[in-house]
Amino acid sequence: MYNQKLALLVAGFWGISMAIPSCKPKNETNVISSGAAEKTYVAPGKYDEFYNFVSGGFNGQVSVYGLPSGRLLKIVPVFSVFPENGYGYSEETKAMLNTSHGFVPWDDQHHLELSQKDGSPDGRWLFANANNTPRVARISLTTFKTEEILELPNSAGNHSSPFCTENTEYIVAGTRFSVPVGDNQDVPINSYKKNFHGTVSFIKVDSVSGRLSLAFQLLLPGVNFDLSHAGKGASRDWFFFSCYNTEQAHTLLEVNASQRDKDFIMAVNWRKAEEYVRDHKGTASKAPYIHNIYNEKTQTAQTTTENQVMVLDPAQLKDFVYFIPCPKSPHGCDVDPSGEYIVGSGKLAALIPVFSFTKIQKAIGDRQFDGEYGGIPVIRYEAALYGEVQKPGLGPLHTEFDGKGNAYTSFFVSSEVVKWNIKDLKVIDRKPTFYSVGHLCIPGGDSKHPYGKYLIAYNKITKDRYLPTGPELAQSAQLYDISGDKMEMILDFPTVGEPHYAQALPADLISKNSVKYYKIEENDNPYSSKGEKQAKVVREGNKVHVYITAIRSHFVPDNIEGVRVGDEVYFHVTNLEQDWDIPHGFAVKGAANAEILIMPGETCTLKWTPTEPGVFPIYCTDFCSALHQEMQGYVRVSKAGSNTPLIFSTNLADSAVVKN
Ligand code: RUQ
Ligand code: CUA
Repeated sequence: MYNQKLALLVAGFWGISMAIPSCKPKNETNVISSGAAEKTYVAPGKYDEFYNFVSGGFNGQVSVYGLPSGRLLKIVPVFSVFPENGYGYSEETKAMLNTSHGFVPWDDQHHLELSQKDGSPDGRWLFANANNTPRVARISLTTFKTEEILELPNSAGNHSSPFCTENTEYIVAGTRFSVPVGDNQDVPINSYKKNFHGTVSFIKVDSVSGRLSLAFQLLLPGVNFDLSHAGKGASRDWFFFSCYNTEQAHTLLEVNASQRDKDFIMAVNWRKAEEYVRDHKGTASKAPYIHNIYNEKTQTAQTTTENQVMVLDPAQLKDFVYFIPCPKSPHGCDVDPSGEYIVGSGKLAALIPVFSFTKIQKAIGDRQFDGEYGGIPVIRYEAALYGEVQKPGLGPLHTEFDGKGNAYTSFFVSSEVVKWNIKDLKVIDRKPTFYSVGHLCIPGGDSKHPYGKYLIAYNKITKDRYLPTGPELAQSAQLYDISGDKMEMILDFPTVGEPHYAQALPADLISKNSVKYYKIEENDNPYSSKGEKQAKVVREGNKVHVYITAIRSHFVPDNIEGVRVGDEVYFHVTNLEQDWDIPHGFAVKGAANAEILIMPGETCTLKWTPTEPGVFPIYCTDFCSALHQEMQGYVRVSKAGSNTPLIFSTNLADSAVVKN
């Protein structure tokens, strides 16, 4: 069944008969060597060598693994609500998921990029894209919390994102779906060629705070921008984007966007674009977009609305955007560690073109163009080409680098990873993946200084690799040792959601900076209680604010009366612990909400709207001490309009009565 599916795919891709042999990798039982277990074994109590940050795809989150063990360490919620810790449910974090469309509790998270200094990951931030409702996020690697989410106007399907420049000056975002841009967007779909545009956005990253701001956008022909990577070294001022659907089809793209022999890699000189912006050569485009920032001090996210973006039109402002023909609907767009070689992976191509930055510059200087596309010069293919990797495999997608002169490309259709030499373009080794690999990751593998050692393949189809779990099977990652000439598969591990791109870096770049707890005296949440004496219950009309503290193993207060049906109750829970790894949780029976999980020194707020009279338990959800099961209390709810007095206490001695 699986073989048939692949053969069909291959036949479709290549327009050839079904007689093509199956592409299921052979000798699958023999690919693991006897020493594999030792290479991935991390003894109990020992740490992994690398952090591996893996995109969650349609689960909207980022997961963190240790390598080489493949142990799952954490899931960091980014674009989707996360009931496990209350992200997107607590009053403090709801605003993180605001967009110009309102509250959007889910997204499709594809690509990650670590912030860089001098072209190497510096361990400060991790950037993430959202594919569905176009956004980018910044995650702090000291707290592993999402600190900022910026929406992108004039965009749809933000896929070629969030890749960054050599010193994290910018991260980028490009439209996968071209859309109508401008005042009137209510246009017939078949007016695509006339009304639809692509854009790519350059988002400035503040070098100290990491704060994001939308610096400028390029207004581009209506094609599908797919992936991107920044130049490095000599090419550091340039950014490269792959695009497909230069046919500008708006229906049955499977066929209609596969007509042309070549689509494009777009080269953008972002330094030059900066100059145009400085010289006021852009036009201000009105478009609302939302910016959400989590304030560490108040521990609260805030939303602001922006209204305008600076747009540059490369058809008017010449000499900073060029198209380079690239065979067959390119997907991956990867730049080698030297910055000289740009690899385009045509999903339907039988070869991999490698472009030379030096030749591209010369071609631009000599004006070796093949006309224009949408007013943008198209460089002659041969003038930009360094060479082609011949017969590498079927369906190339993505390429990573080991820093030793080798490239590794994933092949979706032939289900393999292929190692080839960047200089002579000769294939050195190929190994099967199980099955249908998408992205690859080598620690530092898209930076100037890859760490090499391991390669991880993130596969689309698991099929028979694990115990069955009903119709939906786990997604899968596979770890290869690439320290020798030949790749060696040493581990399979299941992943969360559907992994796409991933990043990895040496653990000590992050672990030494990890925050252990928040200092209670620095807690500026307006609803915090910095000690049990500050705990209280306050009624404001139909809003009841419960300032409640948690410390092993009780809440203050833990008996509350005087709440009425029709009230909105806000439990502002402050965790008074000042020690590492002592969160407390909080939940109330019947709340149409999640739990909240409060870190030491932090305050989180859970909103509850009781719908009937009664006595409702509250309790700590995190097994925090031997007497965790004792960490509980009650809230009495009376009927609407009742005059049950508002009182609260713990162990009565601390009781107080507060007037309504
Ligand atoms: S895309 S394979 Cu976003 Cu290649 Cu995932
Ligand atoms: Cu606090 Cu369990």
